Amino acid sequence: MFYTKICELCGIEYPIFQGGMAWVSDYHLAAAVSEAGGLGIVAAGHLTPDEVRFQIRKTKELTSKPFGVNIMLMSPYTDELMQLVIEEKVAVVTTGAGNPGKYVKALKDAGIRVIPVVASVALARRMEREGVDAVIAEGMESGGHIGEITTMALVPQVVDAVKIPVIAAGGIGDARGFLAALFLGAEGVQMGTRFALSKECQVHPNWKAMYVKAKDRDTVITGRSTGHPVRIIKNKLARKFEQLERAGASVEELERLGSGALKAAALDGDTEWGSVMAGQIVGMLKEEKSVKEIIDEIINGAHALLKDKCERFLGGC
Ligand code: TUI
Repeated sequence: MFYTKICELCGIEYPIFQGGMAWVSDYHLAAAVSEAGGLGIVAAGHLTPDEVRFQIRKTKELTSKPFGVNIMLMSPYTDELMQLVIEEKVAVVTTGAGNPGKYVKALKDAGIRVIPVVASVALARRMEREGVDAVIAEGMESGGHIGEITTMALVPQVVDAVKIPVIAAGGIGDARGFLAALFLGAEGVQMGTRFALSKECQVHPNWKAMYVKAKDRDTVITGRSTGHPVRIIKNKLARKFEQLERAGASVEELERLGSGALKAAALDGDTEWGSVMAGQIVGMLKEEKSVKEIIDEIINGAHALLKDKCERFLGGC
């Protein structure tokens, strides 16, 4: 069911990627998603190459299915990490927060599927010219570092602009969002926030409790003035950030406040002064579920929804 070009490209059963979230997407989560038929993705985030090698090896112990590694291009270890994923023969590499152009050839030569996250049509086009296999078009509903355009507006524009498959990300958390993305022309979806509130995700319980409590308007964008807009759940850090930004604080001062805050929230459970990144769909998450439950509900739910729409609007399928 819902076998698309992305399934064929990545050797997976369902066209569902798990977002590679720094300090959140470790080998437990990635292996569980791959085992359930999606594409699990280990986030390299701010980890050292040795730490990422450990994560990759652990994932391989838990699953023989394909999985990916996300390389966040603001990492100081990017060059070494690219070498590492080639050595480890990882199936898929996704990238975020930058242009991976100079690494595409080496990755492709090693047989790796290269799938960058883009937040604009221009970057999607450039990536296609560089020879990537697909792109993830990520709307500003996402958590963490984001672009300016919503998923609803970005995905069809990227689909029209490139021939390679497009994966939709941002604002997708259930069967409705999954199906909507396919109707926008996407060949698959990537979800971060939904998988962060899964049993297999090792993020601190305080983080998960904040997700369960959050309502639709509880995320805010911080860091617009630094050139790195980041969506997080409103807390003391967010308010302080807002105050400093309004007062015209320097980029250095703001980055000092933000540095280490994601790790503090995800690992130590500091949900007051930590950076609890979350997408806007966090308001519709009610409970922690297993990864398999999340994926099965999306696939079965989408099937039922499609059948219902066919009956209502077409008099049957
Ligand atoms: O990368 C993400 N989301 C992230 S990375 C991250 S780690 C971090 N920690 C602390 C502060 C800031 C970040 C947390 N969340 N998503 C993928 C993504 N990539 N979203 C947007 C982009 C993007 C934006 C501009 C990609 C390329 C781009 O332009 C590159 C260019 O050169 O044109």
